[in-house]
Amino acid sequence: MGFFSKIKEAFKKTKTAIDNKLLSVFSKGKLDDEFFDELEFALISADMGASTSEEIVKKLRAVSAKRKLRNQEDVKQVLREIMVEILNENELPEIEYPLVIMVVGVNGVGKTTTIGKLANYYKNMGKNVLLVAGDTFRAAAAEQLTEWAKRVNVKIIKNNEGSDPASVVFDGITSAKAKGNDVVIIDTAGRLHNKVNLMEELKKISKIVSTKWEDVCYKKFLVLDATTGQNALSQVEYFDEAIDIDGLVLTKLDGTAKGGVVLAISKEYNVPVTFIGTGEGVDDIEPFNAEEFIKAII
Ligand SMILES: Nc1nc2c(ncn2[C@@H]2O[C@H](COP(=O)(O)OP(=O)(O)OP(=O)(O)O)[C@@H](O)[C@H]2O)c(=O)[nH]1
Ligand SMILES: [Mg+2]
Repeated sequence: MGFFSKIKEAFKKTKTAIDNKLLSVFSKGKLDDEFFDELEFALISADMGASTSEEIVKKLRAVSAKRKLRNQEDVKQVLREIMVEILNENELPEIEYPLVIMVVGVNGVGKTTTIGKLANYYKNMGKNVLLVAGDTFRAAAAEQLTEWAKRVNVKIIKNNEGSDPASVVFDGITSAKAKGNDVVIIDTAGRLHNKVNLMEELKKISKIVSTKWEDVCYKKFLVLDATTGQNALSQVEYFDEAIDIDGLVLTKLDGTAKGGVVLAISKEYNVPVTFIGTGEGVDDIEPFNAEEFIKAII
């Protein structure tokens, strides 16, 4: 399947949800106040968030005051342009090699799976990838990452369950520097005894990377499960406060009608979406592209 058809397939549910909502709005015909109010409501109910939806409609009103939008397709085209503009306000992080990516997120969002896919993605680019099993809390977490390492055929650094994740990360960084890896991807726990503990642990791990490998390109990616819709928003807030997130990865977009949440997250937290997960397979990851994404959902 080609790039665009794959994305289109993954976003089918989101597109249907948005189409259904717009259909009744457009059935009114006239672009009057009632139309704009209903459109705003439709965008909010498509998970785009209240303030983002308000801004989109405000911009659409301004365009329609300047030039006549004759039909539904005209309106949709302007909506697409406005949405792409919003998504492109956040610049993508600049990537250089060697690169260390620390992957964080609450439990079950798809961190480990994303790491497997990213390992494959960078390996296909010709990079020498190392995985680091920094989730020493959950039983079987390191085994799950080991399975991915085998599948993608990359090396992994791990330690016994219950050991200090900081020491695994230290070993991983030391090894990568010595062996000259291009890309190091660190898995982390999604749950500890409580949220404060988890944030403290992530801060500690993060400090090890930045102090032990000063000149490396170091990025922290937060993985969010798109099916949780607006709940994903609060996660951005507390992870960003603890460790200053560089980019987001949205997973499970294939199984949800809530893809519109990408707009709300981008707008409200000013963190760019870097990759999107479109399935459970090793190839089901794509670098995020605002134009393609919007074209697929509206
Ligand atoms: N459909 C779909 N499923 C996904 C995607 N990404 C991950 N999953 C599934 O989500 C489930 C959880 O994935 P994990 O990678 O184990 O999540 P995690 O964040 O590492 O979980 P913890 O280590 O427990 O915190 C698995 O069943 C994955 O196959 C995706 O993009 N699409
Ligand atoms: Mg995991």
